[in-house]
Amino acid sequence: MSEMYRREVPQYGTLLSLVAEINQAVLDRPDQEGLFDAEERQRLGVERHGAIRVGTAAELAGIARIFKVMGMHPVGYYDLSVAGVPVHSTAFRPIGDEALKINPFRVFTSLLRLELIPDRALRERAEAILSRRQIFTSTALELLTRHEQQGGLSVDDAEIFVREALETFRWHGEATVDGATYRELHDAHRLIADVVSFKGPHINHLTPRTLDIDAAQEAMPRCGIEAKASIEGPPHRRHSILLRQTSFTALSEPIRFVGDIDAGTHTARFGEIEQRGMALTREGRALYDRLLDEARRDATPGSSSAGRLASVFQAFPDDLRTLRHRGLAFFRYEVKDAARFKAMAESGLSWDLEVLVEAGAVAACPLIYEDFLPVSAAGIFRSNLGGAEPKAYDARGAKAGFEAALGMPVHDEIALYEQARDASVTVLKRAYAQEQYA
Ligand code: OOG
Ligand code: NI
Repeated sequence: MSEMYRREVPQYGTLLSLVAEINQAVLDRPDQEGLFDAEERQRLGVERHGAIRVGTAAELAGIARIFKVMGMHPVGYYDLSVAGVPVHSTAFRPIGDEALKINPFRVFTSLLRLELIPDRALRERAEAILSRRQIFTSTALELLTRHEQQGGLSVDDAEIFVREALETFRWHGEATVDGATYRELHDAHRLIADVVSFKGPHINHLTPRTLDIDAAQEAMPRCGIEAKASIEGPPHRRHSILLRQTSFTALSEPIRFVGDIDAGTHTARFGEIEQRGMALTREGRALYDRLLDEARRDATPGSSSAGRLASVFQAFPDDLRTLRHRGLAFFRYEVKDAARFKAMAESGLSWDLEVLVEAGAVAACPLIYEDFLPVSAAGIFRSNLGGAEPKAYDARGAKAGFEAALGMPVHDEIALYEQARDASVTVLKRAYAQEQYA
């Protein structure tokens, strides 16, 4: 998919080189501590996320089956209607520690909420157009069924499956509608035209992970890439939390309409960079949401939003010890000094994780946030749909409806971090009881 996207959107290749260069410079800094162990470094180069938008419940359910073969499961529910984008979303990603290590790729997947189009005739037309398309190849569907029936695929079939599944995400320069229909859909919401007018859910961006998004944001214009005005998410910190993102504006691409001689243009595909920090607990996330809200509420024209964000976020502790002691961020626990760990276990001292950490026998390593942020996602959508601040839809999140369309519940992302933390503690505790080191 990465190779395909690089061919389709050459600027993506430029972005990848830029990010690789910045990451190397960061890794070469003498003060690199904590967050990036050898494993994290190793997966940096492969780590990216992508995004697609589907039109119907059946398409979403099909996508869920395809990704399941790839070991990717729906995690989290994101309601973007409150931000004026008529979709709700989940992210397909690996869920276990081991799977995440092998490949942390995820796909942010949005389902269009046609019920939010007020114009009933247009809504019905969009539904009719969508009902006629098949976004999967027949071979992909055949192999999908084989996988589900046999519980796996042969190496040869797996190769064919990957090749066929890729077709679903390809860009098509030919719209499936005429120019007039495209414009009507576009006028209802640009996103609706993007989802409804084409043969399938083209991948609309792929996002490499950078270790220094401020440097990347600054370097983008120098490489001829037009960056979005500000970075989404928390401000720059010593210990980054959650997710910071920036993007370059969507390409204007030529398209041909059904039956029309005149060609048109469509803007949908863009580039994005992200910097990932620590996963936050429910308490940490509540604090993040409250501070973000405060920064947005206090927005006064003229004061730079970055400065405001930074000052409001002073209330968010920025040292690992406080983050851990106040239960704001997630950590995984590992033996740091095996001899000391063993000596403490043998001394008959009863199990106390805090004592082991303080004694330097056990290390607390921050868990990386593997998910997305709804406010940031809305900002990314907006900057790439162009135009003014859209009005919010008068809609509520519809998680149950989304899960019904998906054909399964979404995983709770916080619960996954809790499991990862607890599993690491369980391993240590067992080793301690057996007076061994893990
Ligand atoms: C998805 C936008 C959200 C992110 O990284 O938050 C997103 C889209 O434009 O389809 O990709
Ligand atoms: Ni993205």
